[in-house]
Amino acid sequence: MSSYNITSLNDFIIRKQKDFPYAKGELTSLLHHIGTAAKMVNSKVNKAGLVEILGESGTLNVQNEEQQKLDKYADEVFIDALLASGECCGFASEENQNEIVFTETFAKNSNYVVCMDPLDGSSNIDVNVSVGSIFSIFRRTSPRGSEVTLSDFLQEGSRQVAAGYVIYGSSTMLVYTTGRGVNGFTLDPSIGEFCLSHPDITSPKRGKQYSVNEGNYLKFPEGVKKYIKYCQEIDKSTERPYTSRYVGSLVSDIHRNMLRGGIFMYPSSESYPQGKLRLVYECNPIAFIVEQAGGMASNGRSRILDIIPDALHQRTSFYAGSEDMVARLEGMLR
Ligand code: P6P
Repeated sequence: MSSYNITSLNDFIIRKQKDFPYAKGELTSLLHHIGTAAKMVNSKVNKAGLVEILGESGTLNVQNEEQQKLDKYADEVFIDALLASGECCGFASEENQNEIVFTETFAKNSNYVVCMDPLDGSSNIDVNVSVGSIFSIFRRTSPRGSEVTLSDFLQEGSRQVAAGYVIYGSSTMLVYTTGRGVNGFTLDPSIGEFCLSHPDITSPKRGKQYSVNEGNYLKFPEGVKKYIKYCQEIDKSTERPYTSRYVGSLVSDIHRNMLRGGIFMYPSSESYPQGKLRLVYECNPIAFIVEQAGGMASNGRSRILDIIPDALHQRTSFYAGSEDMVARLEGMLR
């Protein structure tokens, strides 16, 4: 087999561009620049323990959470890359209270907005646990040539044109969808390229692992408690008890479950009456990817992608993963 049998992210994006009859390379450019920014963030995340970029930046983000220096760095890198792509007219992320308007003329004449959690789970960095970047891409609803408005970012998730995540783990992977399946690329540091490693990711209809922070068990809705007990019952015919696996980094838990089958749960509770995870830049992109891989993503009552956001940083309870497992949980919550 020739050594040159790799398909780089850029090769793949360009090859797939023909899937879009009217594509003029706009989405291609966006995804390419997101890939470049991900390599830059990866370089800093991998060295976090070595340079004085670790730890807290002394400022607070919109959630009044200690902003890790890497959060801010990642936010700035993605903003710069998206502006440089020439195809993005605005940006919203966990790190900024309001949407960021790109006022350059070339940006105002572009068609796409991007919502991101630039570095999810960053509090894990100090203890060397995987972290991730999550992105969601919409076509703007405001007229080209004008400045973006908040409504461009508050579209229901089913209107996303692309979504993806980067997982900075034992290897660095970029996983994305444009609505035609899910494909995963692993960064080969020796050539600095994301190479196609997981074509057409399909999630098993059921799995044998469940992911939830069981420390909050007593605060969970009754249906979730019932489902967790179901997972723990001994029943060889349904391969139970299931295994509990919880990293506490959304992208890691979702990625593992998507490949092997499983369910991720972050219920609402007294601590988080609306749930902890953010709809616009965490749950919507993950839901798009999970569904495209054949799974399900719900707030316990309805499809995540059908929710019409009314605020940029609104939270939601979040259940995502293998279809049969999420459906069973929904039944117990009803
Ligand atoms: P808990 C990380 O802080 C994060 O936002 C997600 O990545 C993760 O799934 C969740 O919070 C973990 O929350 O309350 O279990 O520590």
